[in-house]
Amino acid sequence: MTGIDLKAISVTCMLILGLQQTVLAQESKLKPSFSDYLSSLKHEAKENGIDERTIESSFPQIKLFRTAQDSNKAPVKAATSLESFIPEKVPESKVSEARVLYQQYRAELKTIGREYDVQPRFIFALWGLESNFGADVSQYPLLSVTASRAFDDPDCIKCKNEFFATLKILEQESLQVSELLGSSKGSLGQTDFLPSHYLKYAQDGDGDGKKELWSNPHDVFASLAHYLQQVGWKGQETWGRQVLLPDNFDESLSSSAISKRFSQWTELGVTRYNGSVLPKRDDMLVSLIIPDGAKGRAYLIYDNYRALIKRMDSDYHALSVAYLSEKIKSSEIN
Ligand SMILES: [Ca+2]
Repeated sequence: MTGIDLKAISVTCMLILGLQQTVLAQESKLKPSFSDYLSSLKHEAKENGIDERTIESSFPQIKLFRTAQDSNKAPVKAATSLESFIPEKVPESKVSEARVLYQQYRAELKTIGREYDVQPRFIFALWGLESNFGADVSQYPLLSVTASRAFDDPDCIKCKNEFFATLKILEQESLQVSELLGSSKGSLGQTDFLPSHYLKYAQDGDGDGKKELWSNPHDVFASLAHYLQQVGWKGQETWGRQVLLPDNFDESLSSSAISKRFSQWTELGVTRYNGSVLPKRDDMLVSLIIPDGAKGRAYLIYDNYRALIKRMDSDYHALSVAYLSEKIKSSEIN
């Protein structure tokens, strides 16, 4: 390499470094410090109806929180198909544990199930997937997490509202800042509710005046049941069923936006998973989904599945809850 080449490279590097420094300087000018940001949040908290005493006692305890991955929230994208995801998410050991614990909580689940019109096995399966039956509850300082998430994304109005919701929980439940713990994603307790969902759906299941979603299974069951009830759960229906498709099935019919009666799916060659004819009832409109394409598993989904997916965000997670609920149901029958 010649001396001229080296000089040209050196000049280019200096230009790039100079540009980076300029950009960084502009960014630091635009973005306030965390403590300045908290000062502005204080004013907004007051405008959002948070009590002055809550603000003055909690704000000094808020620290900038850097995100860490929660071990119990494996990303869906790591899985290649439902064939591998479901056994990984709900292994036989989890099914066995679920069956033992379900018997332990059966009486409470039945009472709560009747109250909210949600079958107990779905409340229980949701608990199993959200927090591994209460064993996996993250312990990050929730007020710092939600404040930091709002700081990191100033355009995220929802993030800021979750911070205000966290302050409201603190106030409403008379908690200390150190007691209000959650995940690095800003959700909390064995229900994995966002703070705004806590305010909307949390219930006092055992009637002791507190909604302890971190430690009290009765409160957790009632809150999950209340959530499902509020998003449209139908206590007399199930979630859906796995089905078989005929060869050359028209994949364009697989969409949660397309609903047909069982008789119409039967005419298209769809059968129960065991090959027998679909239910005869014609009072329901159901959709067909094939999350892994026509060669993968196929499901007819009912309205309760639509309620479930609002909570679980992905077919993989919703189908894992459905799978565990089926395993609990089969143990109830046996
Ligand atoms: Ca309670």
